[in-house]
Amino acid sequence: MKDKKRTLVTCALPYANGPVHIGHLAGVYVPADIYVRYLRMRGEDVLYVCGSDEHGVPITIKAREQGCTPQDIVDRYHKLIRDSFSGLGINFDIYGRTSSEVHREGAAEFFRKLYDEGKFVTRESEQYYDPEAKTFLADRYIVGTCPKCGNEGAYGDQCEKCGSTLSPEELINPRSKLSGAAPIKKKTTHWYLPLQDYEQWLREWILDGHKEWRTNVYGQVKSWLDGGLQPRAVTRDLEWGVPVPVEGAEGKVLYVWFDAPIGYISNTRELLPDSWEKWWKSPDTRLVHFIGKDNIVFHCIVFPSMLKAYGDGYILPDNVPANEFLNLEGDKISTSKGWAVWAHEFLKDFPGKEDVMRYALTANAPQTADNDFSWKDFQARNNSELVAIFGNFVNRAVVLTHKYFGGKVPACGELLDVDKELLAEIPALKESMEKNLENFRFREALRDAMGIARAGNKYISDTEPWKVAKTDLDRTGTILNLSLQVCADLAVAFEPFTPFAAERLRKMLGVSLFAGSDHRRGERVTVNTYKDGEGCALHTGSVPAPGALVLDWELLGRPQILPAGHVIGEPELLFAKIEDDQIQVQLDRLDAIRAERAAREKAEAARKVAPQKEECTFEDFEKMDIRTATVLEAERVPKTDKLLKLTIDTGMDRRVIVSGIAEYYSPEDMVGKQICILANLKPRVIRGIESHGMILMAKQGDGTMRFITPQEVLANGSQVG
Ligand code: B3M
Ligand code: ZN
Repeated sequence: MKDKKRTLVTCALPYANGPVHIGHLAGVYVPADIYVRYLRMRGEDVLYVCGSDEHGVPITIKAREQGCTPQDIVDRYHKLIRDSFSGLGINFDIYGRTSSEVHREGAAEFFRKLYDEGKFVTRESEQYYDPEAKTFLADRYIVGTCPKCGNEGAYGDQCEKCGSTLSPEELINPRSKLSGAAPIKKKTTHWYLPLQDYEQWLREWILDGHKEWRTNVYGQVKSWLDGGLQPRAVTRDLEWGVPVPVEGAEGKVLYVWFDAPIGYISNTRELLPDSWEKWWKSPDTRLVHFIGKDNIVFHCIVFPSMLKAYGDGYILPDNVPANEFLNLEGDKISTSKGWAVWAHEFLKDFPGKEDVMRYALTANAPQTADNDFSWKDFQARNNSELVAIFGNFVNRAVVLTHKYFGGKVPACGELLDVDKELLAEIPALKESMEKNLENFRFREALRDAMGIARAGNKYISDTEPWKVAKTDLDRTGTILNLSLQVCADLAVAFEPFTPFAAERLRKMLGVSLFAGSDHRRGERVTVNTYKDGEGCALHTGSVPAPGALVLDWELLGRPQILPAGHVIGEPELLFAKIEDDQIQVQLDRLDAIRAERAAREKAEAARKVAPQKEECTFEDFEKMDIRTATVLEAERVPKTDKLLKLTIDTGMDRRVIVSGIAEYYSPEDMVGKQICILANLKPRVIRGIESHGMILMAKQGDGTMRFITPQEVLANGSQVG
């Protein structure tokens, strides 16, 4: 950790066209926040940058759908997302936006320099154009059928059903999202970054130089490089975005994936206009990008190539710890299907449970493979881990200290084996935590932190200070002294994972925590769970009062962090139980979505039409004697699920037909109904019953069948033809 002077942590800039959900949180923002809080406790100089990604076609499409401007959309979601993060204790030094002046200028300047230096190539190509709306159709403005999976709603850049990356040309039966019209091809010129020129350099830098990167990241990079890189368009024919700052580029903007990563730089500039360069251009800075797996190529190949092309001392990422995806209750999270847990709704539904969500998402972090979030697991993590172990232990230690020692840390006497064992466990867990955190294994680090709580809880259960107090108050003092030391360890160890609880715990213990430096004032400060509505929650806080007990990472696991005689605060509940009914509300909501989806899918399937059969002649048809008939009696054929035995009046005779309709009709449904039958079908014996004819049924696309009945009751035996 000590090899570089400072660390710049960026989190993928969320698109400001919808709220963030638990998938985003688990994949990017919670792990980044854990990492940043940890580094800060260690006294590292950290800058933590994020912001909204406010360009791109989905934003303009949403604006059109809602009859407002793209700016209205991004204003709304920028605030919502920023407040969701802050509500969960994720406080960036700056949460900027790519519609800001600083960014527009910065991104345009970036393009301009590459343009002036001849780092782009231009290409004329034919692109889809909507003749009715009179506009080019970039990316998501084109929809059509996915060539890989047949999904009819695939976009021009991606199929959300099978996840394939597509180009508009690949879509079968393309349509304009704007007018529904079939698009025509029209010539247009765009600028491209010739990525193939950077291939060799990327190979050396990543494949040779960063074998320590996560295998999912390294593997994806390798397969892109092995597949051969192509020039990549960095401009689009659109109105919303950063205008291309060169002559002859009217109606063109920078491609969103060109301008968005520059947003990291712009946001840093906005926050630190005078000193931003030391964060971006100094070899003493370690740059870490937290992203989801769908962003790997942009952060490992495209953006680094852009920075390399620009030169001027820009640094490259030291690591890109991308996560896999989080599923919800066994199904892929999907914004369009409403299958998600939204951060802002969670905050409303579960006030005070921010830490629980952080904890559950970390415990199930999709680090090496996709993982699943379930509400039952969320409840269990809270009730049987946070409440029953961590909270229970702290509560016993603090309450008993008040009961027997008036709220002062008792003196530590001679240590027994059980005490020494406890004390030995903590430095080992701390060391493991460090290794895990520094290698982005947050799930494992959380397990270590919980290990400390488990050790404490076991210790206090085994030593039973409440019993010992009846006979030996000194020994009770020693037990509680050590228990309180473990509480102080927990107040440090859990700071990255459950910062709100860690702060409550520090209050209970009468201590504060060193939490890094204020970048503008250059002071060491202690408070770090601030909330700043404006999103520019600069890492600021109060300078500790003289004589205050300030914890930091180094103190974790050291003996006697809390000196005997130190006055602790009042006990407070660290975590509260989550009841079944609260969880049931969430499960019911998801069930309703599932049921609605199933009904919709069923209706869609029913509408599917089977292809027409081979031609037949009139003579073929004439052979069939179709008649009306009435069902007189109906009963199930014993020991079958599907068969009914029907006795019918055909006008010609009374006969029996065995029909496979029991799946769709009960015997009572059938009696008295007029139906149509194929009367001259050769009799067959079915389950020992001779069946004389066949009932005409209509079969829908989903396989369900209904019998055919004349519109009004006719004489039985009428000929159909
Ligand atoms: N806006 C894409 C995403 O949320 C995105 C990231 C930009 S990071 C520069 O998947
Ligand atoms: Zn597909």
